[in-house]
Amino acid sequence: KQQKPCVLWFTGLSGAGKSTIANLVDRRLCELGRHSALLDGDNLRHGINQDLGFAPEARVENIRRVSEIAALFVDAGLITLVSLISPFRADRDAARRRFADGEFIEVHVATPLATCEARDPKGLYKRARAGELSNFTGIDQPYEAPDRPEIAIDGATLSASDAADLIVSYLREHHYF
Ligand code: GGZ
Repeated sequence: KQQKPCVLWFTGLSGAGKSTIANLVDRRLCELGRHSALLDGDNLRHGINQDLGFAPEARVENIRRVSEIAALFVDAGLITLVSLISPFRADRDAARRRFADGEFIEVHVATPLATCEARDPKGLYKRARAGELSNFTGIDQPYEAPDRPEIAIDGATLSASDAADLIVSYLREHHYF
């Protein structure tokens, strides 16, 4: 077989670089002739998940739905990239249990809050600090970092391109393709 389907589950703060890195990995896999698909939390929240907010219960449902969609993609044979803040350990562990051993690869994009807040590409941190947004991860809702992610990316020092290389190397070394 040309590839072993799996989920690359990117978790980290808003502005950590999850989607940027996931997009690069998606593109590299395509260039290598592999079949992948990207599920991005922010995009899904405009469509299938537009009924969901950011309270903890809504995040639980968001992550549940996305893991079910990811499972369909894995069944279809794709290397599936998921980019979701997924701040709660219990929710990520529930997503992991949805998959077979070795199918779920947790990628922690570990960028310090101060760095994310300084980037603030959409001005969301500024609004959260001003009290205009509530339940904002890292500000008035916690982010529970993974204890043992399969891959940890230092998002403050590693470029997105180097991070993507590292992830593609992981997939190759672990015989996903
Ligand atoms: C966190 C928020 C919030 C609050 C809006 N908290 O970085 P972005 O802007 O482009 O992507 C973030 C996205 C988070 O959605 P997820 O589906 O990834 O979250 S979770 O997995 O926790 O369900 C962010 C934006 O939505 N955003 N309000 N209050 N992020």
